[in-house]
Amino acid sequence: MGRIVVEDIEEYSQVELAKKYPSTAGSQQQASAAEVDRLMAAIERDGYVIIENVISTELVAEIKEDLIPRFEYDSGRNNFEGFKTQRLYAFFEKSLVCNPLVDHPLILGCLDRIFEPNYLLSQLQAINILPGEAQQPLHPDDAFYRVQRPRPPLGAATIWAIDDFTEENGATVVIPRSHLWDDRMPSEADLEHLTPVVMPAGSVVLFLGTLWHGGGANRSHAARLCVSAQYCAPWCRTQENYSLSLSRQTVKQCSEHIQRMLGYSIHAPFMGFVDGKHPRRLLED
Ligand SMILES: O=C(O)CCC(=O)C(=O)O
Repeated sequence: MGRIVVEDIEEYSQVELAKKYPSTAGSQQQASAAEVDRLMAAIERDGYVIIENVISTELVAEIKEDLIPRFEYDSGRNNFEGFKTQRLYAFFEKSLVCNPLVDHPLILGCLDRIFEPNYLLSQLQAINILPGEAQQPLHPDDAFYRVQRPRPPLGAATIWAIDDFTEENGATVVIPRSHLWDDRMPSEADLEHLTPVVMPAGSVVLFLGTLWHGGGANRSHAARLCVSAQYCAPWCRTQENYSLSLSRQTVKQCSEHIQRMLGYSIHAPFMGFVDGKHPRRLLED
């Protein structure tokens, strides 16, 4: 009689069964391990880390020039999107200019430590906070995964400053160390610790999905543009449904790291298969 239980539950849940398509997780250009150690120490302590001047001023200018004409609306649909905030979704179908941010080796180096292999891109959006915008309601990004806190993060986010982020123009605000909280809401005393993420254009803040934060109020006379990529654990549902919003033609133009994060990968042993096979087969000509 054949075996009627799996031999080893750990092995069953951790070993990918794919043969033709070995996992590409962690195969990006490697960031310095010492630098990733330093960033992770800050993230574990505070829930976030600011990394200054990561991308060139040329790329910053290229992104800004590409994105600004693409915004269709001057207002979001609620106070969370922001009544004076412009947002761009389904990003890759519109522009690939931000791809070097999405799979930046320093960011993936940290995400490789935060999540299991083959974590996913949950969403990518551009956010342009216009003058007069109020502060966004504070929230932890992964609150919609209703698993009791305190717990490890199920999501993580980057916010790339395309304009300088200042206290006046709507720099993201965070409550340091709130990633360690249980399911409680911020108190008045916590709000006194609200910290603006002030950073020059070309910098990025990386934070855990459990950290309380929000877009800042824009009290300046100019808009504040950022690009925000959110990632999630490989078994979580992504916010944007990339299988539906992106054509295969578009996905083929992305790096294999972005393809993996768009769902052309599996979570061991076989989550994410297509017709019983590895989803990367769909990108074959
Ligand atoms: O624009 C920002 O600074 C943060 C936006 C944000 O947290 C969100 O929209 O979820």
